[in-house]
Amino acid sequence: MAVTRTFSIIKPDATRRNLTGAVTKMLEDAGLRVVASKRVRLSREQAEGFYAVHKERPFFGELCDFMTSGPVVVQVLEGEDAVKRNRDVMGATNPADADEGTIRKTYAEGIEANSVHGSDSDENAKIEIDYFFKPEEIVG
Ligand code: RTP
Ligand code: MG
Repeated sequence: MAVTRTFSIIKPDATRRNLTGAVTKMLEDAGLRVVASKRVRLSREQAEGFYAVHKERPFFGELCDFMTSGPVVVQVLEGEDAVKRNRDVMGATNPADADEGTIRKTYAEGIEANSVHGSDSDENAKIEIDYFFKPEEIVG
């Protein structure tokens, strides 16, 4: 299996509860390596741009409110089959549907405040990484 990269966000509900380390530990324990990381406060424009694919969804406005409500930690993760590996450890979008041992089952507050984002394809991973990081900020 090839070593690839994915993009992760530790969301405001998790940073507010001081869970940056706990979430990162679960990512690392799943075989992912943090090769770039920074704590940022998303602007409205950044949040709307990042979630542009969801612009027509009824929850878009609320989602952007939530994602700008506090600091987030954006990360690039590296590992074998990183996108799938990360999605597996994140668990289902709604924590009520997430498997035991996943980040969302363990920490998420609800379907929106669900503690983490992870890219859903290699193609989107590249777009999302480029949205937040310059190549020299990523150290593999
Ligand atoms: P993500 O993009 O954050 O990794 O999550 P995902 O693929 O599991 O879920 P997606 O369908 O892409 O939705 C993006 C984020 O929008 C919020 N959401 N709220 N109120 C709702 O019904 C609802 N549905 C989704 C969640 O924060 C979700 O992660
Ligand atoms: Mg998604």
